[in-house]
Parts: sequence; C-alpha cells; structure tokens
Amino acid sequence: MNRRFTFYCLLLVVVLLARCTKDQSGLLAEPDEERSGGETTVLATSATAFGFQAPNLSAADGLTFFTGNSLFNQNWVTAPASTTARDGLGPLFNARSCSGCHFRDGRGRPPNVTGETSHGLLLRLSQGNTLAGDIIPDVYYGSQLQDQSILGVPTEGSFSITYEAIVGAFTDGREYELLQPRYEISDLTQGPMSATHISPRVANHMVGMGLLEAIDEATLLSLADPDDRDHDGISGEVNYVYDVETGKYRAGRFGWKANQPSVRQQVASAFAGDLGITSELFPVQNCPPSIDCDDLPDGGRPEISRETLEKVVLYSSTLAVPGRRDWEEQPVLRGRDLFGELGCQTCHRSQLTTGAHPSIPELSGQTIRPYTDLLLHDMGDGLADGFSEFRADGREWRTPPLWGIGLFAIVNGHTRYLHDGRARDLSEAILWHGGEAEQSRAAFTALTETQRADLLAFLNSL
Ligand code: HEC
Ligand code: HEC
Ligand SMILES: [Ca+2]
Ligand SMILES: [Ca+2]
Ligand SMILES: [Ca+2]
Repeated sequence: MNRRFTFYCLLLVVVLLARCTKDQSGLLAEPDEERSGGETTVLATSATAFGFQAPNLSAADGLTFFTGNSLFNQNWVTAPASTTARDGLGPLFNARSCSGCHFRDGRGRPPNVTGETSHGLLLRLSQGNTLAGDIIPDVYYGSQLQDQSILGVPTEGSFSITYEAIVGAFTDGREYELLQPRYEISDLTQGPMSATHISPRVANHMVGMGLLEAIDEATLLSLADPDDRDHDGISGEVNYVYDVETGKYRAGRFGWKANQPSVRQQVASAFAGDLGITSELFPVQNCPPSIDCDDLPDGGRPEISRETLEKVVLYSSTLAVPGRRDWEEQPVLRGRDLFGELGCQTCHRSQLTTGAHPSIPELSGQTIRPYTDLLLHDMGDGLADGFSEFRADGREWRTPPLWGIGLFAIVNGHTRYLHDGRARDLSEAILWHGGEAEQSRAAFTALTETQRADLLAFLNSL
C-alpha cells in the first residue's frame, strides 16, 4: 500500500514536471514542418500561391511547365480556327479552359446563381455500375452533364441548386447552421434522362499532384485497413479503377472518389469531358444524339496531340506546394496537436514519403505533408451521393489532401469546402463529417471555443 502511494506520488511529480517544462518552452514545430511539399515547396502567400512551378524542376521541365501553363489558362476555340493548336472546343463542354474551373490553379465552387458560368462545379451522371464497377452512363447524356455548347449545337441542359438549412449546436451551446444542397436538372434537350444517380463535384486545387502520383501503391496498401482489423472504426480502402491505356485496373488517386489512376488520364478525361477535346486516350467526340457530329468540323483526330497533352500533364504534375504560414505560432501548434488527438490524422495523414515517379525524378523520394491517405472512407449519410465508381460506393470519398486549404480565400476569393462546396468555412467542413469520421466530428463539437479556434488556425496554416 505504502509503496503504491510512493509510486503514485512520484508519477504525479514526473507528470507535473513534464507539464512545467512543456509550458515554459512552448510547443515546438518539427523540423521542416512548414515544407509541405518537400523540395517542391514554395513559400508563397499571394493570390498566385498555387501557380508556381516546383523550384527543384530541371531547366527542360521548366520550359515544358511554361507551355503547359498557357495551355491550361488559354481558352480553347471552335474548329476550324487559325489557332489550330487550340481548336476543337466542344461540341459540348463545361468551360473553355482548364482554369475556367481551376481558377488560378485553385478550388472551384458551386454557382451563386442558376446559369452562372466559370464556377467549377459539374454533375457526374450514371444509371448504375457494371460488375467491375465502371459507371453505366446515361443513354443520352453520358457520364457528365455539359451545360455549354458551340454555336448551332444545343447544350444538354442546365441545373439549379437549392439549400436546406440544418441547425445544430456545439456542446458549449453555440449554434451552427449547415446547408444541405439539392440539385435539379432542367431544360433537357435530348429527351428524358435515364441516369438515376447524380454526383456534383467541384474542381480541386492543383498543387502537388505528381507527388501524390509518386506515392508507392505499397504505401497506400499499408495505410489501408478495409476490414478495420485494428478496431479504431476507420477502414480506409484503395480504389481500383480502369486504366484506359493498359486496359487494367490499378490504384485510383485523383478525383473526389479516387476515380482516376494517373495525372495523365485525369487530364485527358478533363479535356474530353470538360472541354470537348479528344486525345489518344479518349478519341471519341462527346456528341449529343440529335446532332451528327461527323458533319461538324473537328480540331484534328485527335484534337490534342500526345505531345501537347504531355505538356499539360507535366504542368499539372509539378505545381509547387505552398509552404505553411504561422507554423511556429502557439495556437497553430496547439491546433496541430488537437488534429492528432481528434483522430483527424488517421485519414488526413500528416507525413508520407514518395517513391520513384515514373518520369519526373524531381518528385521522387520526397518527404511530404499532404494530410491525406488517398483512401476511400465511408463519410456517412450527410455527404452520401449514392453514386458509386469502381470500389467507391455511394457513401465513400477519397480523403482530400489538406495542403493549401488555408489559401482558398486569398487565391479564389471564397472558402467553400467539400466535394460539392457546400461547406462555407472549415468549421462546417468538419461538422459534415460522419460515418468513419463520426468520432472525430463529435470530438470537435465537444471542444471549447479556444480549442476550436486553435484547430482552425492550424487548418488555415496549411
Ligand atoms: C468544368 C470544370 C472543370 C474543368 C474545365 C476542368 N476541371 Fe479538372 N476537375 C474538375 C472537377 C469537378 C474535378 C474532380 C473530378 C472528380 O471527382 O471526378 C477535377 C479534378 C482534376 C484533377 C485532379 C485533382 C485531384 O485532387 O485529384 C486534375 C489534375 C485536373 N482536374 C486537371 C484539369 C485539367 C488539366 C483541365 C483542363 C484540360 C481541367 N482539369 C479542366 C473540374 C474541372
Ligand atoms: C474517416 C476519415 C476522416 C477523418 C477521421 C477526418 N476526415 Fe476530414 N475528410 C475526409 C474525407 C473523405 C473528406 C471529403 C468529404 C467530402 O468532400 O464529401 C474530408 C474533408 C475534410 C475537409 C475539407 C477539405 C476540402 O478540400 O474541401 C477538411 C477541412 C477536413 N476534412 C478536416 C478534418 C478534420 C479537422 C478532422 C478531425 C476533426 C477530419 N477531417 C477527420 C476524411 C476524414
Ligand atoms: Ca471537340
Ligand atoms: Ca454529357
Ligand atoms: Ca482501422
């Protein structure tokens, strides 16, 4: 009994001492904690913070990046045109340039009013899935609603969004209000829609894509725990998606459901689906059934050459990751520790190491802080879209990387988060978490106001 008492007394002294020293010196940042993209990091805080090339790029890759940048920003035009390098837009499209949605290489948002263009939200369509998980597209409208078209061709239709307010309260009594979006498609021009599932998605910010591509599949598998063997309530899973170049299924990394396997395929599918530009990877023109597209001039077959596509792929792969701001401030460091304590880090992984990038050695072997595991997680009913893609079911989403999310306000002039931009700030983004992240959400609502501010300060420093 006596020995036990002495033991607890000693323990108490040790704990108190530890606390004291901690309080005196304050919390410390880890070495290089601000360098989220390893050697590809830039310390930039302006409106162009997402637009820099990785500083460690070779001179040759730098030149390609420069051309890729203009192909990303410039408008594509209707064929035939004198600028044959940039013609072939449409007949159906959602925007005239990549940057029409990824404005300043940043995050899109839902339209503020019906019919607004260049916001960066699109609707994916399906009537279900094949046994292998591929989308079965709508008979007339394909797998995406294009709400713009070239002269003389009807658009497919348009859509509007209405929001229903949902109120809740933090444990300390402070109330909050979330907006649940509902989508309505109208003005359909090609007959009734057969798609039964709609998945709204906003354009992601573009930084660090090649680094995410360079993470070894073995690393992703080591993070995965599909059957939740360790019983922490979190069961991340790798998506396996169709690779149009090899005809095989491989690990998905890009898109809100990790539905694309590589930057190249993601970019080529954006050219085809979003701009109406065909490529070797997607050679078939997206054509409304009421039009004979063979009668329309095209921009070549394919409309973007392999060589030109590669430039946009390199550009999209090598945008520098912005370094962190205020990373040594005490509230930010307290927020960082809360991020770990609330279990956020179980999905939003703070540190990973890239393997060998197949074609861009500058991206290989980098210690990065992307705050993602690239895995699929069940996020509950609130975020569910009922839309499945390969192994991702209607409740599952890829953990999005959080690097750069504190800069949306400066770069894009808005603070909309989540796959459809429904969250109006970071706090709302967390409050929408459910499913595997329900414990984290609940723990967030139980924080004090100061703790919540610390956590948000940390997120804003990313
Ligand atoms: C109409 C708006 C729009 C246009 C135009 C557009 N994108 Fe996107 N982009 C999106 C959306 C939405 C997503 C997410 C797609 C998904 O989840 O399936 C995305 C995803 C991406 C991603 C993956 C991001 C990530 O974090 O996984 C890359 C890379 C990308 N786009 C590049 C491009 C390029 C290059 C172009 C021009 C050829 C382009 N995009 C044009 C809306 C757009
Ligand atoms: C079970 C895995 C998981 C956990 C745990 C988790 N998240 Fe997430 N988080 C996700 C997924 C998946 C999304 C995307 C959901 C969507 O868009 O519908 C997301 C989205 C976000 C976003 C919005 C990102 C963006 O680009 O729009 C923020 C911010 C965020 N999480 C912060 C947190 C914080 C803070 C915690 C801890 C309190 C946390 N997350 C816990 C998986 C998780
Ligand atoms: Ca075309
Ligand atoms: Ca379509
Ligand atoms: Ca687990």
